[in-house]
Amino acid sequence: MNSSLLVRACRGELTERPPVWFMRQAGRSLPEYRKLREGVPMLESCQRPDMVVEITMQPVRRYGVDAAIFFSDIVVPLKAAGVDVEIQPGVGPVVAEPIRTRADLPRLRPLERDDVWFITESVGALVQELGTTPLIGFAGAPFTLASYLVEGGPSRHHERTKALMHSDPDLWHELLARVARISSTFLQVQIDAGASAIQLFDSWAGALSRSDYERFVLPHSASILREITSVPRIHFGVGTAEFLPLIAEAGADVVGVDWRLPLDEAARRVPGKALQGNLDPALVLADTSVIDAEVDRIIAEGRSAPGHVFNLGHGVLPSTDPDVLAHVVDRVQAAGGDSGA
Ligand code: 1CP
Repeated sequence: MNSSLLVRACRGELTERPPVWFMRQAGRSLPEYRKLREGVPMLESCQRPDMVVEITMQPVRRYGVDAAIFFSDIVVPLKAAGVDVEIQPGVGPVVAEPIRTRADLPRLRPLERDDVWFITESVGALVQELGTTPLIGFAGAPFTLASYLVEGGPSRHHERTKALMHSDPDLWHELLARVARISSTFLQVQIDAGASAIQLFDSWAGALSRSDYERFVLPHSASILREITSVPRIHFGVGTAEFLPLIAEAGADVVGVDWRLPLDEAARRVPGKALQGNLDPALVLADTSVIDAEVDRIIAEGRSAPGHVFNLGHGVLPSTDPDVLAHVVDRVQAAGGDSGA
């Protein structure tokens, strides 16, 4: 598996073309996903290995992407560690009792491997089923997860979270250290069960100032990434162009870039790092000629980095036409004159 196109690009090796996969390729825009999920709550589906395997495989079959992303959610390990969290349709993760004071902290106990037996089972079955296609495991980064825990749900401004980090830095660092341990265990379980690479999602890190990121977040994300030595690590955030070198400093092999910064400029900001991205997820709704020009531009600019993993700049939007994603995959895979991994 070490010779897969994905792993080689993540390691910064010269590849004949970039590997391609999409964040949020499983679920959302796929009719076969919506059909399977009918009547099954989101977090329940994540705990059923048969459903996890099927949903993870759906985009692999449909698009022939060069990697599968494990179907789960960043809050699954929190729930497994006893947090009362559910994913409400059309809303996202909702935490019944947010963590806002020191007295709330003990409710966030460590994650034990046995808590996530269904992850071990699902990843093991998937690795068998996937054959030569690599599986990407993932976890939420401490800041993004802490935002859900402190706010109690999705948040536009992350105001309680930012207030907490500044008002009680000690509590904040203890909270992030606990969350980091949970995500770390969650990743280790996936790696031990056969994941070929991992991605740390810090989707909302771009809401922070550079100095807040450096002081309040970077050490905790770095503590997770440091412990992973056996598989390539991808570190992703949205709106992080202003402090991309700090994202790189956290220690991943691959830095995720949203659509705001061209990859040649990103490569100058984080020399020596492989890059992942950066097609604007909204642009797959544009005309084919627009999409083709964007795909070609991104592939060309990605050559400035030691390695490039083609992806969207953030997750697949629910309104995306799956046939258009299939076209994007074909175009990227044709770029190297072959379609094999
Ligand atoms: O009923 C449904 O279909 C719920 C929609 C859904 C899905 C399909 C949610 C709720 N989570 C997921 C799966 C999921 N979540 C995956 C699966 C694999 C894949 O990528 O195909 C992954 C990797 C995630 C990770 C995730 N969950 C992130 C980080 C990635 C990103 O897009 O930024 C975040 C922020 C979440 C929280 C979350 N879970 C679900 C929603 C709608 C949200 C975001 C809510 C918000 O805006 O705060």
